[in-house]
Amino acid sequence: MNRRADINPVTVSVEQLQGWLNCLCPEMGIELAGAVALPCPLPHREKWLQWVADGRHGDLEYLIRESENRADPNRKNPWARSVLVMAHRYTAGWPKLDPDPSAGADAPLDSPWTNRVSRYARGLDYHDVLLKAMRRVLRRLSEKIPGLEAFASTDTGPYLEREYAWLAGLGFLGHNNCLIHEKLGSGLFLGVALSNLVVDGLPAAGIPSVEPLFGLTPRRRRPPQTAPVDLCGSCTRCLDACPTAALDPVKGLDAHR
Ligand code: B12
Ligand code: SF4
Repeated sequence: MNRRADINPVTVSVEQLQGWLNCLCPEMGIELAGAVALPCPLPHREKWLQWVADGRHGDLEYLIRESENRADPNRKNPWARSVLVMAHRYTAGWPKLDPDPSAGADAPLDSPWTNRVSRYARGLDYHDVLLKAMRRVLRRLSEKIPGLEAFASTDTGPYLEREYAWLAGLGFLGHNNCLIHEKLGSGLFLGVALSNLVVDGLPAAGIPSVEPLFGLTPRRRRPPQTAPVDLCGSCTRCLDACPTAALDPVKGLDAHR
C-alpha cells in the first residue's frame, strides 16, 4: 500500500463489501464490522467540542491537541472515502469468574485478582490482537479490491471511534458512555480504518446504519427499522455503581474522577 499523497477512490457495492466481510471477519476473530461514508459531519461533533471545552478530558492532553481534526478526519486526509469499523469482544467467558464484579480497586488484596482488574485488561493486549486481526482482514480485502488503501488503528488514532461504530450500525451509545451491542454488551474493543473505498449503498453521511455489515450475532429486531439512540431507558445501574461518579449520560465521562 502506498503512502497517502496520490490515493484515488475505489468503488464497491455495499453487497460486495458485506460478502467479503462475512467471509473474512469470522476467520480473524472479528465479531462485528461495518462502514461509514466520508466525508461525514459527525452528528455529535458539538458534544465532543463541549466535552473538551468543559475540561472533562482531565489530563489527557493528547485528546485536545487536534480536536477539530478528530471531529473530521477528512481535514488531514482528503483522500479518505469511508471509515471501516470492526469490533472484538473481550468479555466472553469472564462473568463466571467474577465473584464480586463491583469490588474494583478497593477490593482487599487477598480477594481474587478478578475483583480488582478491569475485564478489559485481563486478556492479551487488544492494541496487538485487534490491530493484527484488522490488518489481516484488510490485506485479504486488498486482494479482492485492487487499489484498496486502508489504514487501521485501534484506540490510538485521532478518531472518535464510538461515533463511527454507532454510525456503522454496531450498537448504541449507553449511559456508561460505551458502545453497546444489544446481545454482546459493551465489552467490545473497537478499531477503525480510514480507507479510499466508496461504498455504494451505504446510508447518507451522518445517518446511522441499522445493522452492521457483518455480525455473527444479530442486533435486537426493532420495528420500525430505525437505529436506536438510547436503549438504556430509565436504567441507571452503571451510574450508581461507578465508584467515582465519573459517568454522566448527558455530558459524558469526567476523566478527572
Ligand atoms: C480517552 C479514552 C478514555 C478515557 C476517557 C473516556 C471517555 N469516555 O472519553 C479513559 C481513560 C477514562 C477511558 C476509560 C475507558 N475506556 Co477508553 N478510550 C479513550 C479514547 C482513546 C478516546 C475517547 C474519546 O475521544 N473521548 C471523548 C468523548 C467525548 O468521546 P466519546 O465518548 O467517544 O463520545 C463520542 C460518541 O460517544 C458520541 N456521542 C456522545 N453522546 C452521544 C449520544 C448518543 C445518543 C450517540 C448516538 C452518540 C453520542 O459523540 C462523542 C463525540 O463524537 C477511545 C479510543 C478512541 N480513539 O475513540 C478509548 C475507548 C473509548 N475506550 C474504551 C474502553 C474499553 C475503555 C474502558 C472500558 C477501559 C476500562 N478501564 O475498563 C473505560 C470505559 C470508560 C467509559 N465508560 O467511557 C473503548 C470503548 C469500547 C466501547 N465498547 O465503547 C475505546 C473505543 C477503545 C477501543 N479502541 O476499543 N478511555
Ligand atoms: S444504564 Fe443500565 S443498560 Fe445502560 S449502560 Fe448503564 S447499566 Fe447498562
